Amino acid sequence: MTDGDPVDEVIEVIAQSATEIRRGLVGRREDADAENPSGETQAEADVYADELLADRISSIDGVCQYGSEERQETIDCGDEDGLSVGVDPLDGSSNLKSNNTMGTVFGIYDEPLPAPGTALVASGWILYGPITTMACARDGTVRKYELAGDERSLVDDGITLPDDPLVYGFGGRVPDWSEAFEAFAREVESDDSLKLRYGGAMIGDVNQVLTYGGIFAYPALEDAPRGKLRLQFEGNPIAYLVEAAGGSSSDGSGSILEIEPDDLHDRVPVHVGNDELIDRLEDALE
Ligand code: AHM
Ligand code: MG
Repeated sequence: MTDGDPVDEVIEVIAQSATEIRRGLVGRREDADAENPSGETQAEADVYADELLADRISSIDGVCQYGSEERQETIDCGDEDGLSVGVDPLDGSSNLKSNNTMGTVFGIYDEPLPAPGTALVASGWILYGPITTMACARDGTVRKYELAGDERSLVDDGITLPDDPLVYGFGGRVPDWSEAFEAFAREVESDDSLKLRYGGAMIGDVNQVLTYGGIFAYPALEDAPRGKLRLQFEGNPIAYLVEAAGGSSSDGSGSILEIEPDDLHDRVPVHVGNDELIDRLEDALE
């Protein structure tokens, strides 16, 4: 039950759509003949997930804008005082080919997009793993659900990052990292309490950090100083959730949530995880 609260309704609609998105992956693993606004080739499943979510979310009373990594412009769909919803419909879709983990990411903002992360009122992600789960942050509380058909079952309430971090995963090619980031990565690798976990889908990798503690990064690269991931659809939603779980986020110098966006498809260097590791990262990049 959502009691007419549009934030709850958006979360419920995304939860219900997730099992359909998952079913829709079958037969949609090939590339579509199109690129997204970031210049990446879209898979058929990227387009399918975006259209399904656009249709559902833009019909919710109280939502005025739908924006997505997969479309150039936002859809305006209600009176301008409503919520704006930004999504990455299928995160990690390059994993379609090898049939590995993917996700759906969402941020619910109370300002028009592009908006800073301080305008988020809730965020979360779906993880298409061996089972489908949803992690969701609202009012400073992080909850995890299992999804099956139309059923959403709460399995964990008040989630916080474990105190003793266990995993790390860093994206991008090592030769493209800055010297400062590489030095930090080498230090992390040499810590025998930490082990590498990298699956090529941000949501899979960040969900491991939420579960075991640690750090995920897709840093600035030599030829891409703002990294790869998108602020509205990836950086802000995961930063909001990780911070709500007692961790930290950083673009290299401060919280991702404090960044003022210029464009809907702005990119951002992403580092999220336990405070202590993000502090060390910021010291290393200073
Ligand atoms: P996508 O949303 O188009 O799938 O791109 C984002 C993904 C992240 O999930 C992941 O961390 C990163 O791209 C992996 O990039 P790469 O293939 O360059 O390692
Ligand atoms: Mg993505």
